[in-house]
Amino acid sequence: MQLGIIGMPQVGKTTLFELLTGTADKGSNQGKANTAIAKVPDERINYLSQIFKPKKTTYAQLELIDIPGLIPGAEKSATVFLDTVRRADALLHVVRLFDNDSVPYMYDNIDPIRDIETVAYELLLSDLDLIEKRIDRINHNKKRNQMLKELHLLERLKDALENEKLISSVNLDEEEEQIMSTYQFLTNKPLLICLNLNENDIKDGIYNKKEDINRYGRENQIPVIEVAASIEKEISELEPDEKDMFMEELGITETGLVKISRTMYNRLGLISFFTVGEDEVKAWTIEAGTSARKAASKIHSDIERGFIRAEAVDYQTFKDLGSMTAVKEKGLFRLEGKEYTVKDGEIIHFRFNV
Ligand SMILES: Nc1nc2c(ncn2[C@@H]2O[C@H](COP(=O)(O)OP(=O)(O)O)[C@@H](O)[C@H]2O)c(=O)[nH]1
Ligand SMILES: [Mg+2]
Repeated sequence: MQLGIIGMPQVGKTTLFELLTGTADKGSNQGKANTAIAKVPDERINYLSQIFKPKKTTYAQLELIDIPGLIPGAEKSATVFLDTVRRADALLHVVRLFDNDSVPYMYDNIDPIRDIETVAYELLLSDLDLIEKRIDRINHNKKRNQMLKELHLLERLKDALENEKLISSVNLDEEEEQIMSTYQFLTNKPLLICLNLNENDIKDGIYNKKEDINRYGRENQIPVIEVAASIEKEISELEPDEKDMFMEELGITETGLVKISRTMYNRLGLISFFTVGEDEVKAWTIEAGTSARKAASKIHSDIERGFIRAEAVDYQTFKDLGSMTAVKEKGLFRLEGKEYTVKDGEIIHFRFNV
């Protein structure tokens, strides 16, 4: 799963990228994209690891791409930007709210709505361009009459874009969803807005155009997250006890990484299940609604192929009882078949045959 960090230059993208991935300063990434892995924080994995004391503890992973800033109208910058955006599964738009004279900006003032719309507009133009070419090609195709459904869909999407609506906000029927899966529209990618605030604005929650931003988020179904990237990055480099003290003082109740990963899992409909044992405690990421057999295939295709049963217990039940022995004694390690829908937080053991 790749999350692309996008935004204007000098908004804190690289600062946030380094904070989330724990990578050191690699200097400027002018003109090229950097990638690194973030571990998805999960209290449940911390707890399970304490109980099983495994040789290895593995958190879910999120690959982050630090995409060079967008300079509107600059052809070359837009090409690198759009090509990298195309690779990402989801996008995190970092928006500058911090106001600091020592950090130059391309505009004279801080205006989050202007920035949100500028970036959205660039993605939108790219989609519009693709759609117009495709419509033109279909209209010149001898089999045009067999492609009417697609043509109508594209016309509808074009209409939306021309009214500055993102493709993600267009309602589609099943057949249309099917057609859409053959395209990779940029404004159809799940988008999160990440406001990079002044360090003192995190606590009181008061900042420029907050109402407007929230309305924009609601109307376009885009989640909005607040962080203070540079101060949080400074804090992350401190000793653990100092860390907690400063976080509390600043009113940061959750780290940026916790907020961003949770919001992204929700937005993308992702859940986690766990496998446990002496060797490894591990979190696996799947889409909500995934069957036990499909979940097994995440681990190994042999387990999927030789699937017999899944043994499952939900996290809370396990925690209440405190051990696998207690769970089994109470008969709460349920046996489930291959069509069983895996739930968030289940501890699963797959029985299989090779
Ligand atoms: N005051 C303040 N400065 C920040 C914040 N985030 C980033 N900066 C500074 O803004 C400058 C640009 O940050 P950078 O992360 O490189 O921005 P990018 O161009 O979007 O990747 C750097 O000097 C950062 O230290 C923040 O939350 N508050
Ligand atoms: Mg940068």
